[in-house]
Amino acid sequence: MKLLVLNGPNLNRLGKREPEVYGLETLEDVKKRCVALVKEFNAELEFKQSNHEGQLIDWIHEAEDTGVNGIVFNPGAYTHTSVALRDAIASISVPVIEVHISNIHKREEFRHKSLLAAECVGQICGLGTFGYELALRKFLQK
Ligand code: CA2
Repeated sequence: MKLLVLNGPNLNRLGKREPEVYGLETLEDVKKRCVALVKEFNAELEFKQSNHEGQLIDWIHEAEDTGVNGIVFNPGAYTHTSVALRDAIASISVPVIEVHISNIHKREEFRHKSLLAAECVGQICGLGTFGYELALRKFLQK
């Protein structure tokens, strides 16, 4: 089992500002917990972050071509704007779970809408960084 966690723009700043919204953990902390979880299941994990839409699209295509079994995707603010990322998800057969650390529905109106969710297996939001582990567990379960 080969899994991929993708993180979009500004998530490299996690733990550095706005702890009341996103918590105190850094993305490196989240990565460590995800790696430990996936290891328990003897599965493989790649954990990536990019601030660039095109890079995220390339990684999504690559996942299909390299036999990835599932993608956990926090698309950051591209969630609310990117038709190109929606099309990229639609263009692969690898299942994608959308994850948000914050509850996007409790926040500004412009964050309520996800352009990507309809192309994903499901969406987890508002459970903090635990959402990443929950999404991975969904793929890891038999
Ligand atoms: O709640 C989430 O996980 C989000 O995907 C995070 C995005 C936001 O644009 C989405 O609406 C919801 C923001 C990424 C992180 O931005 C930071 C801002 C300040 C300090 C640290 C990170």
